[in-house]
Amino acid sequence: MKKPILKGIIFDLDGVLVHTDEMHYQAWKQIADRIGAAFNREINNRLRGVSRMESLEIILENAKPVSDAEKLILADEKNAAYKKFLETLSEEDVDGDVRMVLRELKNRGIKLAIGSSSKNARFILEQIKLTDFFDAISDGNNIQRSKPDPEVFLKAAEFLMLEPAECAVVEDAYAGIDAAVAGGFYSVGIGDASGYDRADMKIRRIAEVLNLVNP
Ligand code: B16
Ligand code: MG
Repeated sequence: MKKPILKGIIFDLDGVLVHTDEMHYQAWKQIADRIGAAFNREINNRLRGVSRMESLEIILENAKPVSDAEKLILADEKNAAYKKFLETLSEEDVDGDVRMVLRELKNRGIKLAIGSSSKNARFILEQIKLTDFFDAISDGNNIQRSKPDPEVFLKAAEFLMLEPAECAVVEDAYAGIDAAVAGGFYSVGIGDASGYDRADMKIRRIAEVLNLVNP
């Protein structure tokens, strides 16, 4: 897609603004080890942007079958372990330049939203003290379908009262780029997704987001 004149930018959270992805990995690893499921960072990459229950299904591909009731218990256990890690998060865990970029975008009149699959997104934003930068938060609590479905970003645009074509989505997950493309957004890949062909723009550093809008 050709770069549009942007009025809003929707940021994914985990893997873009803060590296809770390592905490997800460590929490899932505890569960996987306990149930004897093979799990490594390559499999973990498939969990990026994917909901908690869908992540569990991916992990269970390498384990003995478990009942639906046990799946709920495993997902709760993982979330409890993950939340313990989240308790340790602070402002210092935010990626370099994030605050500068968000402040500068606001100065340039751009509306900002979060588009995250996580049900813990608001807690994370409070921990890292970024909540006040955002005009809207769309997360795992207000969607039925997770990425690669565009719902989380479509809701974010709706909350900002903007059209998808007026917004860019910044994502680290292949599933997130697929969701952005499906929703008609300008897609920006960073981190893992900086090597993904479907991203309209690929960046190495968050500061490059500023190239999307005029000073
Ligand atoms: P929770 P994002 C996603 O966050 C993570 O990338 C993904 O690994 C996780 O399973 C998902 O949130 C759900 O998280 O268990 O906290 O609800 O990248 O969309 O910000
Ligand atoms: Mg992410």
